[in-house]
Amino acid sequence: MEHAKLRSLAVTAARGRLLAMDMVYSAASGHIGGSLSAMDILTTLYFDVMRVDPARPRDPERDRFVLSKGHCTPGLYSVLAMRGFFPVEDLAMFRSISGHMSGHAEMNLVAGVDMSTGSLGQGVSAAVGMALAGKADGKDYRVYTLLGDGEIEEGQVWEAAMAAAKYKLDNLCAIVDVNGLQIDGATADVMPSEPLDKKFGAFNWNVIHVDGHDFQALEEAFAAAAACKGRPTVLLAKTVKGKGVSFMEGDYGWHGKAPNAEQYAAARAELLAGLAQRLEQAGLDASEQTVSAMSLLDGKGEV
Ligand SMILES: Cc1ncc(C[n+]2csc(CCOP(=O)(O)OP(=O)(O)O)c2C)c(N)n1
Ligand SMILES: [Mg+2]
Repeated sequence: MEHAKLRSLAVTAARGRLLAMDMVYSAASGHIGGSLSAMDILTTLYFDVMRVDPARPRDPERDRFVLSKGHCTPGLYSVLAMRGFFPVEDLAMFRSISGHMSGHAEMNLVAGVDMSTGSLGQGVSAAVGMALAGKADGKDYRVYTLLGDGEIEEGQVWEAAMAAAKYKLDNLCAIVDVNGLQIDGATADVMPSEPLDKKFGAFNWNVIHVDGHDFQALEEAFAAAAACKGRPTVLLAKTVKGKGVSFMEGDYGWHGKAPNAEQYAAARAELLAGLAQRLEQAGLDASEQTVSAMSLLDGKGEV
């Protein structure tokens, strides 16, 4: 990957983390941990890998994305807004009763969302259907779906995995956000799912291990998935839940909880510093004014 592209993805993901935090704080609810762990994956998909046009969100030729772990809308909506599907300011309506930025992914309300999700285990089945339809229609679009490592404890995921292999859906790429945590503890304690590579391998999938916070490695893994013929691919992306905010990292307590004012201030300071550093590395203006203008809320938590 070119140096400039790498730097630009890093800036985008850093801003996405800040926006996701602002959304959850302003709504006083939402799923921050899994949004932060998935941010680099979502950024790579929408800014590097997927064939999408924000001006034509329903283009039949577009690549599709299904957020099977549908609770991580602070992550997905931030990336869709930055990509230009709707104004960044709309994110301030997250989870508001009068707004359209629903807490779980909603295809009828939010531009760029390809499938409504939230009931874990179901999105991947929809993605299998989309990939099968693409084959039947002779289209060359690809279908991506992001699952959580807690989500794959749902039996329906494995029915979908079986069907994808049967129909040789090489136009389907699943990504598992392997952050090791789900809603109330470590996946290893709640319902151990490892070894994931052997499980997906036994279901006749092409399996790729990747660092879910390494843009270069992610780009290469997505390219390898596209090059694999005759079977679907799964990327087992190793991530850190809460990535980017030190006191949230690796703590399942931040799965679906909003920070209080003090915690928000600390998180915001870390995320602003991270964004400034990445802007600087990209040779861009990293002044305090520019950096805070890239967030949704001001220092007092107001829009
Ligand atoms: C069918 C179903 N059961 C339970 C839930 C409640 N729930 C929401 S998120 C979650 C944990 C998901 O963990 P994981 O898939 O690892 O997500 P991540 O760590 O990426 O946030 C649970 C149990 C749900 N949304 N759907
Ligand atoms: Mg998880």
